[in-house]
Amino acid sequence: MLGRKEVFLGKAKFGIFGDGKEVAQIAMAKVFRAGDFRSGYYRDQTFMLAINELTLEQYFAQLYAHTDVNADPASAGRLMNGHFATRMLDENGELRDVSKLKNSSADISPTAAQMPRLLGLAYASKLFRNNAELKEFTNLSNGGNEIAFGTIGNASTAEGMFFEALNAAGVLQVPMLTSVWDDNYGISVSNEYQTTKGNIYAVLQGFKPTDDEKGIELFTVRGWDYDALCRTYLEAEKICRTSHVPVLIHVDEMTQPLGHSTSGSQERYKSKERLAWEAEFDCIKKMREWILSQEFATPDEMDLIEKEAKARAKAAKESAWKAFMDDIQQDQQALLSLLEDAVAVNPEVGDVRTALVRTTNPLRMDAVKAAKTAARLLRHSSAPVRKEIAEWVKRTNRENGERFSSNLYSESESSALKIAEVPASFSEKSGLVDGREVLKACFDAALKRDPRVFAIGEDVGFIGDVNQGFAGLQKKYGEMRVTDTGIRECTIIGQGIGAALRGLRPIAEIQYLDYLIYAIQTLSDDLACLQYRTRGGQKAPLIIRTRGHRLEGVWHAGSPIGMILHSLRGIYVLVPRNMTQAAGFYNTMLRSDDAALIIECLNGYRLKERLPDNIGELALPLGVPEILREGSDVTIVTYGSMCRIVMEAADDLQRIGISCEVIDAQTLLPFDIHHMIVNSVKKTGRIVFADEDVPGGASAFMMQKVLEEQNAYQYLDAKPTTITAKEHRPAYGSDGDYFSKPNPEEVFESVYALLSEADPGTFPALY
Ligand SMILES: Cc1ncc(C[n+]2csc(CCOP(=O)(O)OP(=O)(O)O)c2C)c(N)n1
Ligand SMILES: [Mg+2]
Repeated sequence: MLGRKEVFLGKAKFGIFGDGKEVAQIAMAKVFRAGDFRSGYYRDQTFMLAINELTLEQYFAQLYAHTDVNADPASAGRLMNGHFATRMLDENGELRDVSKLKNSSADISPTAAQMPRLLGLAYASKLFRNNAELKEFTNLSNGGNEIAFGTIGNASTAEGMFFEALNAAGVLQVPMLTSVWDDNYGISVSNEYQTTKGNIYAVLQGFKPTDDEKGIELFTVRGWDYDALCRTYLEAEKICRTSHVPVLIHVDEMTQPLGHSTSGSQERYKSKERLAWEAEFDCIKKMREWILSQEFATPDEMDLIEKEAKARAKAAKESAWKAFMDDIQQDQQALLSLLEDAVAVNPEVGDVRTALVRTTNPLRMDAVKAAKTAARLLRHSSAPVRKEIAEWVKRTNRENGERFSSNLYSESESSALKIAEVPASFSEKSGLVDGREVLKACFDAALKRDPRVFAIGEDVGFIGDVNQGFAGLQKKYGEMRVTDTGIRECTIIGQGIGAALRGLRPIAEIQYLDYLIYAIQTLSDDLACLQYRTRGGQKAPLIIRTRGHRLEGVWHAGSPIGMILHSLRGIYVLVPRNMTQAAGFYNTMLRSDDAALIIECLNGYRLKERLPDNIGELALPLGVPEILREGSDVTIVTYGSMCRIVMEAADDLQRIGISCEVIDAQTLLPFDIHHMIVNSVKKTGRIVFADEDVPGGASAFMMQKVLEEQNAYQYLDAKPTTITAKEHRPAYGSDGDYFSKPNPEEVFESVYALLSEADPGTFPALY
């Protein structure tokens, strides 16, 4: 109620609260132990308070969006209120002793999106329990005895990923204890519209184990019955922790006395009868009745407890608000005094200052706006105060950049950008092998080197993936290290995220790049923003392995790189042209604590490559393109499978006297961090970007990087050009491929046209 008021007073933007769901959370907190993990949603304030991983002050600090990480340890003001997270990393970005902490992974808003990660948190326990080599990592796990606790709203169980995660947990038999908080509604829509039979417990019956079949243990209990809740959680915990069996508790008859959030009123959609029932069955009211009936306290004692609790909450709210405002005030006071000095230079600054002084609860942006307005008014002045205001703007810009935009990627010593290069070394004994053999040698070395490394994916285990990169490695390292999964891309990624959060080093495979779309939501909403949304409080150094660009036909030849680049900032995107480069990137990423997507060339597994002698050590730096061919007339930037097409065209162009400089970008996020490409453009004066994405996709991304960020526009003698696939999916068959994707003739003609424009005498129009 207090929080809601803050929103209506304009002190906070939006509020969503856990009222009506308190009592079950207390029961859950009683069985949650050090080393356990939570993956839940925005109703869990009582639980977080009960396990002592949230204070009332922190709760309000997040409501106000206090950017001090000490005030809001979950997110430093980045997440909406009710989005909980514990700090699993220390100030250097290293994982703390999580086996001794009560851990909550960082909440996100999309309904049910906590489920894939929950599966992974539980799966890690299975690995810690079953892989003897992991026993030494006592900071990560206590022999795999940890439970992953999930919470989810009733309506959110209608999402596909809820069922996908549950099914996977049943298959994998992992210690995942999911609680469904059922208040009969999802905002305004009741269970009749959400769930078959209007009841998730009824729907899930088929998951129940039988005498000879494993499954998911199911419980149902009423959300206002404290005694029954405690008994249920004790029993559920015991089964889950000791037998490693997934368990689901359907907590029914919950209420939502404040309505869904601050942006709507429940009277619009709940009947009078329902509202009366909710008032009657409010779990706190019921718990009080139970305490009194058991004579654990007298009514007077209960009144006193309630009064004290309210007073405590109010005091916490006030101190959190004061801390929030004080923090902001420091900058504002400095600015106000500068503005005062500036009035003598331009009296109009006085109005700006007065407006700022009169702003109720001024935020950082109010001061910045005032300073910028003043800077404009003072633009002709040579008074020192003008410079001082400019300095104030620059300093606060920098600090606000840090406050609101830091930690998208790892900033620790293990950042992928800091991993030193180890070039591939070759000798006479380095044989020529199929590309897949290069990868296999790399994965073999990785699995041997580090017991925390494991690989999962469709067909990855027994046959060693559809292209045999892991062939024979399950046999060598066991089923726990190289593992088949069901066809469930979204939770393959979630399984990786959860395990990576717990300090393991998963390689999660998506069989074909086209099917990454199933996991894009989880990658984008969960993994890509993990470090950002916790301001460096959590990390999940997951490697996503996939293959794409070009093979045959729709859904096996996709290269939707623009989609990836635009949805996955926070994950490095590496696009090696062959398997040796890919191996270099795997090794780099396995040493780093960043997440990365590595896209292998689907048509490269059977091409011959020399196997480096140091396959286990070689490491490629990120953001460093490679010049595949030097030239003087035109720069062609490309990556992945297109490297070979472009090189073929460059050979043809050379034959008629056009010299191409071909550059393999190698990584798209990050892209050419040392601005190597602009140097090439200085030399050639012409640039072409070639890839297999749609027009305006990743080629446009590269163009922006080079022309705008690297300022290459000023060296151009011809219009910048892109060569891309068509807008549609690639058609089937060799002709389908030829006419859908860029081919050597197209590259030849695009480059020829640029030269023809400059020198039609030497290069007359072809047609
Ligand atoms: C993918 C997605 N769709 C829609 C929303 C908007 N939304 C937020 S909460 C909510 C209802 C969730 O209901 P339920 O799961 O029963 O949880 P409750 O809020 O009732 O505890 C909706 C539709 C969202 N956050 N994410
Ligand atoms: Mg609900």
